[in-house]
Amino acid sequence: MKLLAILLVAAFAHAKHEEYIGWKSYFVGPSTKSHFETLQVLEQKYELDVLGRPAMEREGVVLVKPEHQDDFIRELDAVGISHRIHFDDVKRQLDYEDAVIEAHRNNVTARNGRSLPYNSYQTIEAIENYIDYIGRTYPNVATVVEPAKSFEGRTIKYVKISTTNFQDTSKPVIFIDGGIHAREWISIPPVTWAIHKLVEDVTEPDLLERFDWILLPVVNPDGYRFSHTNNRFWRKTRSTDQHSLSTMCPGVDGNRNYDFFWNTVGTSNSPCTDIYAGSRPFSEIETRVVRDVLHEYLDRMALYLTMHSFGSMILYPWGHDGSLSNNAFGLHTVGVAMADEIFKHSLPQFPRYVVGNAVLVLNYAASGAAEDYAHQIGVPLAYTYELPGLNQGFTLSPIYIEQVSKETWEGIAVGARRAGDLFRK
Ligand code: 0X9
Ligand code: ZN
Repeated sequence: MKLLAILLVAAFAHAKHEEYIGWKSYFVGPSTKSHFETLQVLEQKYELDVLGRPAMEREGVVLVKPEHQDDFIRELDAVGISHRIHFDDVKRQLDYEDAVIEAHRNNVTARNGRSLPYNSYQTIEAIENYIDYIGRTYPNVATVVEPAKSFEGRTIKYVKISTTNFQDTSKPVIFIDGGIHAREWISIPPVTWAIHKLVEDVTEPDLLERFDWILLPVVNPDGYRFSHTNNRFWRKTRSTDQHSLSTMCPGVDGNRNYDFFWNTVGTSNSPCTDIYAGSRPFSEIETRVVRDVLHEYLDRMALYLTMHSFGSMILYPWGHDGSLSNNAFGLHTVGVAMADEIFKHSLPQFPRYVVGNAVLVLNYAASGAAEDYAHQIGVPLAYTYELPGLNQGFTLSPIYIEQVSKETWEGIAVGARRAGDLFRK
C-alpha cells in the first residue's frame, strides 16, 4: 500500500528531472589497462557523467545521454568491455527516489524525537536551522561560526565544540566537513550526527573532554540546494565568475580547487565539465572557508576528515600521484582502525571499507583535493571518506541514513582517540 502511494506520487512528479528523459546509466567493467584507456576516450567523446569510477575489480557507473547510447554500447562491445544496465530510465528513477524521500520525510514517527531527523535527506534550510538551534541551546559547549557567504549568498556555518571555548590550546583539534560535492547527499548526515553525539546525546564524554571539534556539515550550500531543486547530479559550486563560459556552465569542483599541485592531474580547464579546477587555487569562497579553518588551528589539528560518497573507502594522500607521505604508516594504521570499527557496527548488506592511498584505491589521480592540502600543510592524519552507496548511487535509500551516520560516528570516535594518542604538541 505504502509502495503504491510512493509509485503514484512518482508517476505525477514528472515536472522535475526533465533533462534526464531518455538517459540511461550503465555499469561498466574494464579489466585491462587498454580498457581503462578506451573508457577515458569514450568519456570525452560521449560526454559521459561518471557517477562512480571503475577500478580493477570494481565496476563503475556512467550516465549516458539518449543520443549516444547505441554508439557507446557498440564501442564497449568492440573492445570487449563488459557492461550491464544500471538504470534503464534515469528520470523515472529520480522521480521514484524523490517520492521515497518525501514519504520518509513526512513520516513523523520515524523522527525518534530528534531535533534533526535522520529518516530522510534534509533541506539546506533545515540543516542551517539545526546548526543555529545547537548554538542557541548549548552555548556552553557549542559556538556557531559564520565565516562567509557562499557564492549565491547563503551563510556558510560551522560549529565549534569545546568544553573550554577552545582556550585550552593543549587539546588536539578534530575537523570534519561534508557536502563539498553537492550530489553526495549522504556526506552531510554523519557530520550533523557528530554534532548530535557531542552536544545533544553525549555517550562518550572522553571525546568531548579530550578534544576540540570543528564540524562543517555543508561546505557547498549552493550546490546542495541546486541538487535538490534543479539537477540531482550537480557536483560543483555555483560560481559564475571563473571563466567566460561560466554563466552558461557555472561552478567549480571544490575538490580540485585546493592549492595542492593545483590543476595538474585529473582536472579540467573547461567549466562545462564536472572536474573544472577553477581559475586559480582557492578561487571558491567555499574552499577558502575550509582552508582558513585548517590554518587557524594547524598547530593542534590532529585529524581532518572530509566526507564524500560513494564507495565505502577511506582514502589518504597523496592523491595526485599515488606516492606515500612520510606518515603513510600512521595514515594506514589509523585508517584501518576506523574501517574496522565501522565494520563492527555495519550491516551485512553494506560493503566492507577499503583503506588505502587515494590513487591506488580509486585507480585515478586527482590534484587539488582537500585531504592532500590538509596533509601537505601539516595535518598528520587527513582522509577522504567515501561513504556507502548501495546499488552504486548517490541516493542511498533514506532508510540507511541513520545507520550510516551511526556507524561512521564509530569510525570517527576511534580515529579521534588514535589521533589523540599520536598527537604531540
Ligand atoms: O574525486 C574526488 O574528488 C573524490 N571522489 S568523489 O567520487 N567523491 O568525487 C576522491 C578524492 C580522493 N582524494 C584525492 N584524489 N586526493
Ligand atoms: Zn565527492
